[in-house]
Amino acid sequence: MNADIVKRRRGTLSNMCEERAWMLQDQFVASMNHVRALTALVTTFALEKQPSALDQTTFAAYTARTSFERPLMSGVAYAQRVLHPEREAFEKAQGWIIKRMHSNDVQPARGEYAPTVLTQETLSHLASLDMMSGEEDCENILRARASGKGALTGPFRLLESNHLGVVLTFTVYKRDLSSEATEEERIQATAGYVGGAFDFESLVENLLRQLAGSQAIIVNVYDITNKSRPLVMYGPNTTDTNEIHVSSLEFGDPVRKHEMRCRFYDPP
Ligand code: WA2
Repeated sequence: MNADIVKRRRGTLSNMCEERAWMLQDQFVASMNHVRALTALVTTFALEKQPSALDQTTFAAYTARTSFERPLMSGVAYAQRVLHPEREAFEKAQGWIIKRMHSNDVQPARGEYAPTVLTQETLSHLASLDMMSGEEDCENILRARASGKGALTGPFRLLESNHLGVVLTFTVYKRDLSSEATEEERIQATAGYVGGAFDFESLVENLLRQLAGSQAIIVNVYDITNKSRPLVMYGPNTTDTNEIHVSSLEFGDPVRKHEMRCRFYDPP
């Protein structure tokens, strides 16, 4: 190919990739900020009211009406922190028992639990499940509450849909903490966790498909937290050797690194 054409192709690929990375990041961060705002909803209407003014019906209505603010998420939920000595009274008050993820069996005794008590309708399958019984969810909960910041998991297959995605967790604290609060103080003050799932397999697919020229290029999103072992979050596993353009992505959890890689699709 002549050098001019190669250069122009490269420029087109770069523009298309940067546009996609920018759109994805923008919608991702907007969704994340809205989940952060939901922690204030729980604090104000569940924790600071006696009795709570936030029941399942109210939470379901509010999260459905605001779902347009979280375009890349399949839903949100609130899981309450329950210590083992409180378990029996908690289960009696709720009228159900704490169950394990995956098996749906009774959760055996643990030091503490994170049963889902409020869900957006789309995540109703999480109700009464101990989110600490899932490896990715549990790690995310521990990291979110020690830091006071939003935490993201690596990519994994989500419950029920089995779509590839990542989970976001924010902690709800019983009292306002200063930015200098220690990890121990944060853990002590933890009331529960607001979070949900970014469904990359279907919602990111929807977003990218709408853009002009989407048939011409192949887009991948990787979790590159471990540089020597990039994890596919989105897009096909291919082995072609076409030139790649890499666009950086900033999803708002400093512990996780992501990037987008784009290349032209050559029909076979
Ligand atoms: N949300 C949706 N699908 C999932 C999932 C999840 N976690 N875990 C596995 N599949 C309520 O951290 C608290 C959401 C977890 C928040």
